[in-house]
Amino acid sequence: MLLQAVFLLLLHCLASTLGQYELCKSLVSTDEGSVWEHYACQPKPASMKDYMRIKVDPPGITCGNPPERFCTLENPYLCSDECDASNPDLAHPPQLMQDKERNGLLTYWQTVTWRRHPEPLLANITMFWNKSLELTDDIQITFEYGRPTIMILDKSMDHGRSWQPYQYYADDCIDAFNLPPKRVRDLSPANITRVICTEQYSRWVGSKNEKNVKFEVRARFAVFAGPRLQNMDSLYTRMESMKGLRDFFTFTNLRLRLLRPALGGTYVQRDNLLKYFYAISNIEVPARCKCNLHASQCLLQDGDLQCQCEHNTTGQDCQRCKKGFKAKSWKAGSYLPVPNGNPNTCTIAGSPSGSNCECYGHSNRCSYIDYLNIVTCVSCKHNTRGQNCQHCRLGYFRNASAELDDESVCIECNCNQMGSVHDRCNGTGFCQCKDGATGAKCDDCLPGYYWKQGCYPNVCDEEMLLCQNGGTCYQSQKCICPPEFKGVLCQQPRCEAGKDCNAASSLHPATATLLLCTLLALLLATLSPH
Ligand SMILES: *[C@@H]1O[C@H](CO)[C@@H](O)[C@H](O)[C@H]1NC(C)=O
Ligand SMILES: *[C@@H]1O[C@H](CO)[C@@H](O)[C@H](O)[C@H]1NC(C)=O
Ligand SMILES: *[C@@H]1O[C@H](CO)[C@@H](O)[C@H](O)[C@H]1NC(C)=O
Ligand SMILES: *[C@@H]1O[C@H](CO)[C@@H](O)[C@H](O)[C@H]1NC(C)=O
Ligand SMILES: *[C@@H]1O[C@H](CO)[C@@H](O)[C@H](O)[C@H]1NC(C)=O
Ligand SMILES: *[C@@H]1O[C@H](CO)[C@@H](O)[C@H](O)[C@H]1NC(C)=O
Ligand SMILES: [Ca+2]
Repeated sequence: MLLQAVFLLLLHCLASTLGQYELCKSLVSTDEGSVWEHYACQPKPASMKDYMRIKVDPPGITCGNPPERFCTLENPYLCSDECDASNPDLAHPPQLMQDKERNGLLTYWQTVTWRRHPEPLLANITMFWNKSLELTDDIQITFEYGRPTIMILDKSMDHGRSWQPYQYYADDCIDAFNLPPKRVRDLSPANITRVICTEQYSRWVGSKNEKNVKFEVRARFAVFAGPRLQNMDSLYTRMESMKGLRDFFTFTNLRLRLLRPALGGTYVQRDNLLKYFYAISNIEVPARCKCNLHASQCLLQDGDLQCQCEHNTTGQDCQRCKKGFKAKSWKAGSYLPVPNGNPNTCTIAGSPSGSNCECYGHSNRCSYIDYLNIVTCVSCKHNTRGQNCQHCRLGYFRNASAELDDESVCIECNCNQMGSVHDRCNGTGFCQCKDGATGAKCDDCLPGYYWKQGCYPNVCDEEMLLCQNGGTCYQSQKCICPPEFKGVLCQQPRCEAGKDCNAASSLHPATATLLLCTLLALLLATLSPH
């Protein structure tokens, strides 16, 4: 009885160390012989630091060029340690954050010291994989000589195009970020994906006592799966049902923004700045490739991680159906129902409905039109139209770099409303322009025209239609004439010969001066005694 219980327990342990969702398919025997059964599947967790590429900013932040001396917070008056980039034994380049340390030899990246205080000592460490990954355990960063007093961990899910904060770290969260200090264990299931500031990893406890800064993944999983992660089914159920939960653990890039180094539990001592710097010996990133539950293997190919897609899917993350397997639109596999999930396999086009109507994945419904005797796709999506959804709707054109079954096969014409005759375009996206307009979208004017909610012929310009008599051309729209001229090109004097004009107002200053001088001369001539 007891033995049996122990055995069952052992089986259970085996199953949980093997992990769920490790098989994409298996051969099962039925009455009609052996058939393949397909399951939702995912690759095993791996140490992603082995595949990580690192960039450190600003460029001169790594110590040793030129060589410099430093000391430690615990030994502040023994500044005899040296960092020298040209000496392999004394160099501290970025790759020492991800190396395999042999024979217990500690290797670490180190920055210059805070010699330019009070200017802040800032450094960014960007880590990228060119692959979507999902965290499976805590990120752990090991700092030699003390953990930073202020730091931010950022993540990107789109290969570095956009970034978001992942967690804030400070010895005083209110002071540094105006955020209340939290711990992951303060979080409830409803706010588990909240971005928090924590003081847990930034306070001074001695640089040897506590070197690690973590981004807690295990503690977050534990909220659903229990403290020893014994109930993973519950976690996987939440992964499927709770909005944003899977995305929270997903990333393609990470960035550490180091904002203030360890201070040794006191204020900055300006007379010894050689003891302030950052030094990281290891960055651990336990994660698995995100394959949308369509692959159990993820291999390095041409330098990048790549899911080995099953279920007739393809793409770096198995995020598409293979060509010819788009009878219905692509779906990620599902963790539910436990234990084996649902593979949401891509199926060969045409097979489910029985008829042979290819809709290139833009529709999953066909209908027979009696009087034409044809089968046609119904409600083509993605701006397609036609019997097989093989054309683009009016106002859209064919994306030359996309397959017919691609969701982005039709691109909006985007014709400029003012410059074009209508909102349709030709096969390469060119719109039909009104007179004077040009450009693929008709949002430009031909030479000799100016843009003002459409193209209009120039009134004036620098070549053919010059403003005359000192007039200046305003945006090709009108001549701004000097006061004594008028007309479209200022070609007409205001005072035409023979007309009576107000002389004073139109008198040129130079002419006025000349007149005044002549009068004075005359006066002098009459007054002078002969
Ligand atoms: C670090 O990255 C942030 C965000 O892109 C940027 O604003 C900052 O200037 C960078 N700092 C350094 C030292 O390069
Ligand atoms: C990223 O990976 C994809 C797919 O493996 C590859 O086509 C692309 O060239 C890679 N990009 C970089 C910058 O390495
Ligand atoms: C999360 O929710 C719990 C209980 O609902 C609350 O006590 C806690 O303060 C919340 N945490 C954050 C960071 O909002
Ligand atoms: C993928 O397509 C091939 C060829 O039609 C088929 O033999 C195989 O069973 C399909 N795989 C899945 C998981 O449906
Ligand atoms: C055209 O198709 C390619 C391949 O799917 C896609 O990457 C690109 O974004 C599409 N272009 C537009 C403008 O939608
Ligand atoms: C679309 O119009 C542009 C400009 O008139 C022309 O160069 C291009 O060849 C046309 N494309 C097609 C497919 O007709
Ligand atoms: Ca190391």
